[in-house]
Amino acid sequence: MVALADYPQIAAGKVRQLHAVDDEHLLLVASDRISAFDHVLDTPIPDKGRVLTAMSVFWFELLADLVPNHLVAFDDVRIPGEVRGRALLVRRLEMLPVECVARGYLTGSGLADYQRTGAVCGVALPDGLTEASRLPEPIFTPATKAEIGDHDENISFEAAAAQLGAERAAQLRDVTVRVYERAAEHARSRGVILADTKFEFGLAPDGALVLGDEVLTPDSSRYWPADGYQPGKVQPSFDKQVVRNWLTSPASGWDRAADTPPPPLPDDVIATTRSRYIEAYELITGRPFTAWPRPTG
Ligand code: Q0Z
Repeated sequence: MVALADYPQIAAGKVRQLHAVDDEHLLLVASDRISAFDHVLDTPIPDKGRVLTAMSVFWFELLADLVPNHLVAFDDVRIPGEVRGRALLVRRLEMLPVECVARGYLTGSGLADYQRTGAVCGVALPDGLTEASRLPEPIFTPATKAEIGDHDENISFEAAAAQLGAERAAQLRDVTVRVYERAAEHARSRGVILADTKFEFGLAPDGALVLGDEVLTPDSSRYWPADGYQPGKVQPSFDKQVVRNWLTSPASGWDRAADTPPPPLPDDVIATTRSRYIEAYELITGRPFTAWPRPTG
């Protein structure tokens, strides 16, 4: 039997970890932790790691004809029982140092840049756009990877090209937008708006461009219910809205502006949020969420 402790941890994000399996393979482990308002909460959301992992697997399969991906196995003897279902065995890549963001709608840092400059990452946009506006066409808005706890910084296409070379940057832009279009079209057919998403790409030993990391999960993407979509307003998050509403309500007693950690979530907020993740998974994939495979211990 393998144990997670057999695999040295080589990186940790806010809510996931990366372990080395061998020279060619890594284990990408999703925890049940959730972040909100730039804090990682102490309260786990049961099954969140499994739901996000299964969602990545679904998207890798749907997108495989557009771009190869790093997924090797989801259910494999090399995956320790304690993380089975919430871990992916992946090919080790040479990761490219640019976050590849595609946006079909204007919100977050994209909206902030637009309101300051009329453009996002140097892409000029028409006048009159507002919070959550649909863009005339999806755009590539690269960003540089930040340290944990910091925010990625939007950069121009030219700045990405200076880091990667013009040809590679153009390839990333084209693949990122094509993959977003395919995913957004699928999500929309299921009643969900994929507002934006972030991809990470790497190079295989043979030089092939490979889609890596987690893909199109609620942690790497903004999903909005299509029902009730209303540009001009901040859209509710498909997955995290109940958590945000409770944390900012008087019931939580938490002051977001003060630099204190958020309080533990009450049981009903945990249960509703778990259901939202499962609902999102089942809606988008059309597959029932079974908690299989479960850790065997
Ligand atoms: C992914 C990350 C973290 C989870 C490196 N196939 C790959 N080959 C080489 N490196 C990576 C991958 Cl996916 C890789 N990340 C991001 C960091 C936990 C994912 F701490 N970093």
